[in-house]
Amino acid sequence: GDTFKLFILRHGQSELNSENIFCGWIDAKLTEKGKLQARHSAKLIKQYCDSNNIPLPQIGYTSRLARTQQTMDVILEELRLGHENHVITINTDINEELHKIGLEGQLPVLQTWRLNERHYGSWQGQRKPNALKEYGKEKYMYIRRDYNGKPPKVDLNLEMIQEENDQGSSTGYDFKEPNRHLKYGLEEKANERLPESESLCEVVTRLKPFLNAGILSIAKQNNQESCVIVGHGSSVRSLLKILEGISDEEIKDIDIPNGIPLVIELGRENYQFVRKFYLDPESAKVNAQMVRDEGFEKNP
Ligand code: DG2
Repeated sequence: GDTFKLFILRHGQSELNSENIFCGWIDAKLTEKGKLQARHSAKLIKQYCDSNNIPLPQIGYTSRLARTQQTMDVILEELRLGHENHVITINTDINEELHKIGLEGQLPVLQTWRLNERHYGSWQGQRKPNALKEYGKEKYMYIRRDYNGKPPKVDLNLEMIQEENDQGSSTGYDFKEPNRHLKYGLEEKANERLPESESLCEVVTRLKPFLNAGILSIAKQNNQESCVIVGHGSSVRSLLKILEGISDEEIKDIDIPNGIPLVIELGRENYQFVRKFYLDPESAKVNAQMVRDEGFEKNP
């Protein structure tokens, strides 16, 4: 085709989404509903590729958080692009990892903290209706959606962590000493400064280098037709903002539904924005409005 296509989606519903709790960098798992949403999104991608006679995506990207990785696992299973041994964690140097890509019939998946959700600071682990009550509607929406809105810094000695039984299933979440030095040790060794709270603007800043030197440069070098990216509310909004050139003002009004692929087409010549659309626009609209209303009365 004459465009490069990015299939971009937010992960399926997470255990904390379903509890109406701010999640950020807390490593919540998918709910059963979230897994169904992931499966549905894979079907939509397959249908679209089949009916437009284009190959399935050639590469996948996720964040370092389990909810995007679980969503990608379901997608690969549904598309029959099994990924065992093809998951590569990108810590610092993308080029160093690139030689591992290009395995026939498999879809390599690159995981990066740069696609993580916005760090939600001290709001992480708090119920949305409580934050609304404490801050009031205006401040609550400013912090959630203004381009420069930012929650207070988190106490790094106390983060919400999922508890598991011996079988590895979730038994709930509790505030404990964070494990992030275990999880992000490599990034820290490479002198990446990991956040204690972020605005959307800061997410854009940390994501841009990966979009350009990673996703788009890999697409060009390998003459790819398409890729699939599973991100979060804020990382998907950041991708949209950069790729489509949405203004700081307009990005405030955009909300991202769980598990509905958005297609962004870029021209093959210069990789400039051509158009975007949801694969299931009706559900995307309804679901996005529900995301916006989280914390408010009808959505307690
Ligand atoms: C949600 C976004 O992110 O919350 O961090 O709780 O995409 O990881 O589920 P995600 C969170 P809002 O900004 O929409 O309130």
